Amino acid sequence: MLTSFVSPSMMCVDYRRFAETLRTFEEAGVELLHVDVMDGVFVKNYTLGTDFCRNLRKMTSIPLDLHLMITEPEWKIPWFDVQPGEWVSVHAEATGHLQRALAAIRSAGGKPVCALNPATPLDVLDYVLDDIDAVLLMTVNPGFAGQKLIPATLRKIADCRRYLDERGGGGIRIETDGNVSFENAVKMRAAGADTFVAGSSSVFRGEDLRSNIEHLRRCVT
Ligand code: S6P
Ligand code: MG
Repeated sequence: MLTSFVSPSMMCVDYRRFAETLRTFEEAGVELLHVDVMDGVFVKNYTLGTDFCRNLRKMTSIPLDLHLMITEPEWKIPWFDVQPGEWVSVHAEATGHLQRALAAIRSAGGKPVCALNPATPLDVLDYVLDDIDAVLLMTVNPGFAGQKLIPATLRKIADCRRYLDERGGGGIRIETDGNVSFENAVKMRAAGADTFVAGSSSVFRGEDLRSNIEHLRRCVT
């Protein structure tokens, strides 16, 4: 089983404690910072954007985990000034040019990730397995924090792990995003997930971020 990574969701941060929160994440050794980018078209919400990413990189050395919930991402990758080692996920549902988008991330120096909505079948990955380092499985419908887990997505995580392993993709990671509570994280890990987006259900629940991260780590180790 791949080692587990924690990726706190920056749309859930209390801005009054922004710098202090980043310090806590660094001290706790979180592997990634999940940045939700929404364009009001692919999902009915607006969130973080290119300026946010640029400023965040000045404040921390933790690699960004950009989750692009935007249409036609293949043309927009250069806007994000992707840095080496950063993860960038694009939604299969958001483009008719999935391979082009993933290849654009790779050539920008990032780690390409294919994101799938809860109802999207795994076979969209059939011809892009060489182009990805991870699959992001949405465990809620994208657009908002604070939603409830869609139970069928637990089965999808297990199906995805099997699908990847059977095709020589044992090193391709599975990231889960949406209602990753402490309780759900245990189930996600058991199903085969290895990278956990931590939002209002876990790391940002209550005031004590450090102990929440430690609790989440115990759930997924
Ligand atoms: C949702 C977005 C997510 C949320 C995260 C919030 O569209 O992609 O990354 O930020 O799911 O976590 P929670 O625990 O509130 O669901
Ligand atoms: Mg996300």
